[in-house]
Amino acid sequence: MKQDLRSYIDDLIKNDLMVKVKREVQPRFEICATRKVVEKKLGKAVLFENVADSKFRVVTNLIGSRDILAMLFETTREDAVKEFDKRSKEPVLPKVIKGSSDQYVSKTGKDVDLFELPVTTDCSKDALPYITGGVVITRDPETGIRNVSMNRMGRKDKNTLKIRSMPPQQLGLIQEKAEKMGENLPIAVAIGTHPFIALAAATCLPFGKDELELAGALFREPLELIDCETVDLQVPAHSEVILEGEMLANVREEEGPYNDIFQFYIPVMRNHVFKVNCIRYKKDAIYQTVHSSDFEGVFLSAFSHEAEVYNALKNANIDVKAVSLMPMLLNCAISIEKKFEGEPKRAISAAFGAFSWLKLCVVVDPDVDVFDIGDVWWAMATRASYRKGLMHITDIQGWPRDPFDLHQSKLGIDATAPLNQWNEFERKIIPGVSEVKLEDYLQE
Ligand SMILES: Cc1cc2nc3c(=O)[nH]c(=O)nc-3n(C[C@H](O)[C@H](O)[C@H](O)COP(=O)(O)O)c2cc1C
Ligand SMILES: [Mn+2]
Repeated sequence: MKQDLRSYIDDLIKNDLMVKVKREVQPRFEICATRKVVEKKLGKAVLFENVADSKFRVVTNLIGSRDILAMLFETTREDAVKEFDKRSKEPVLPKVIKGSSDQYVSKTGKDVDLFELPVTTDCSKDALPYITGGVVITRDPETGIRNVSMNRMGRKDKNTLKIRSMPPQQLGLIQEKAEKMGENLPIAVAIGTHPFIALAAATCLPFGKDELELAGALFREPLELIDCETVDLQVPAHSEVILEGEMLANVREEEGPYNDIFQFYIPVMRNHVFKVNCIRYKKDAIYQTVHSSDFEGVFLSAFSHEAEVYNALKNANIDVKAVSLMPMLLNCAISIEKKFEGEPKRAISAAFGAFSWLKLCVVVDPDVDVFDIGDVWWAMATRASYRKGLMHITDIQGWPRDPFDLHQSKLGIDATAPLNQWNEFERKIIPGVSEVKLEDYLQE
């Protein structure tokens, strides 16, 4: 399978899952605003071909909808999580290949200029333009084991980024080790990669597991890497832009505010500083950006947890059809083929056990589309009993960053119809809806 961003973009175009924007757009707000409307109205990826003050194109929404995921995993929207789960059980070691050096423009030292990149500013109070579509690669200085994560990076000046990486996030743990040894931590950032790489980077693996083996698992073949030029690290071959440098020991600077995954502004915090000593990019590079709180940004974090929930239900011998943690990560909708009354509550318990951050879990019948919140809402209104079907758990572990004690409780809702009453609860069907092609009907 092709491992580069460009082949993936070709696939998106072939499957009518990408739009191109040819008019000039501003990286400050306009790219994000346009991206949002494309996501909402079309559910497609976007390639901005003409970005003000930049020679690079910008791509975003690379995994901006369930239809795109179905294409990526060559399956249905419902089964993408099963495919992720199946593939991720067989890690594949990456392999280093010889990259052709003429593929990249390379600049080091004083020539590094991060203002060459069309880094976007997304929200009104964001303190800086933020790099968000990069995977951060480093090695544990004690064990030499690689770690890969996604981290926001605010552009401060030509060669300085403010980077957020606090323990227990593993980049933070590794940086702490380097700092105790009195050393800066070498890191590399790959921007503009195939989405399997970002999906692997955003997955929380146990400390000491290399996320690039998960990327290989998703590709079902070794991920190809190339050597960095100035640090002893490797990055995915075919990356569009590569940054190399160091996280400085014993240096912290105020960073933020920045729009976060829950659509709030993360307050100003003292965070790390990343000095960029080398930048490499393809001559006609495609710069990737991810907006934190829309489908792509949330989904990158949600997908592996959907797989955990799916697994927990399967292990409990529940006939699970589909799972969604979107659009909020803390909420979950699950469709099951119910075998007995009380099984939906078992499903809710299993889901809460699998992923502690979950706060609300709704179980529906298979004729309800868990990817359509309107449909889930319909089941909650028409099939749920709030006398029999509720599970309210108080004082239980939830989302950890919770100063107002909002997230340490959970609600489960059984919104499945009573068994053996299908005549009463069968949904009406309009034959032919899925076959209607509007363009056949709306011609003059
Ligand atoms: C777009 C995006 C941006 C992220 N930014 C940050 C960040 O700035 N700081 C952070 O701690 N985690 C961030 N995350 C979450 C981490 O990437 C994620 O928890 C990852 O699993 C951490 O890797 P680790 O398990 O090796 O620590 C981000 C995730 C995404 C998808
Ligand atoms: Mn890790």
